[in-house]
Amino acid sequence: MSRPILYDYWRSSAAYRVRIALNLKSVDYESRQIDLREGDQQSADYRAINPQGFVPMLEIDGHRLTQSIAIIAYLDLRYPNQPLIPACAAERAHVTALALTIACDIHPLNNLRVLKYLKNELGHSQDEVDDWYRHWISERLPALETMAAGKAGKFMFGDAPTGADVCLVPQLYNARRFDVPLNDYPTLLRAEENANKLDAFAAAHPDKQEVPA
Ligand SMILES: N[C@@H](CCC(=O)N[C@@H](CS)C(=O)NCC(=O)O)C(=O)O
Repeated sequence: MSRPILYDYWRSSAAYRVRIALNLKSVDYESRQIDLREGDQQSADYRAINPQGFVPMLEIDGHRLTQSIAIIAYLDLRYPNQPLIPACAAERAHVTALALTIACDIHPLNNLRVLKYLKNELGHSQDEVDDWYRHWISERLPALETMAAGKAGKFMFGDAPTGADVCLVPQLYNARRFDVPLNDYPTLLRAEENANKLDAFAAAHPDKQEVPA
């Protein structure tokens, strides 16, 4: 069986999620960097294999999978070791809601193409764009903290990492890059701290990736 290929970018938080999930599942993979700053995601070659023009994309088992949450769900069924999405219906809905609060309600507003549009097409300054970035993180984290607090343990849900932590850690990495205050979120910070102690999370960190020249 051929080695899975992750179309990746060191600083992409959606790709960071998939790197964590692959590591948690102990899947050996090749990372191919698509340089988002250079616009490689828009190249004809890349769009021919991924019309969305996004990373991540995972080539695995003869499939080309896109959308980080769909990729994580695939990996969870394909590699049942270390489950990331609980089997119980109510727990599954809870963990999925935590993950989607990040992946659907925060992350898309701060995507590179959105930031570029604000700056280049709508003429906002870099300071205004940075405020936008911080705003949409700060606006959602209180709800995420409250949602998680009741059922959290060492991680966002219970005492083992789930898909919620897989989404949380990259989002908090982004928050720190933009100096978003995080002190009001003890549950999230505890989950992040425990996650980052695990090799699977540590090895997926942007600083551990190949950076395109
Ligand atoms: N919903 C997608 C989002 C993927 C996504 O937004 N990827 C970003 C990097 S984090 C990207 O490729 N952006 C390219 C661009 O904005 O041009 C997922 O979860 O995989």
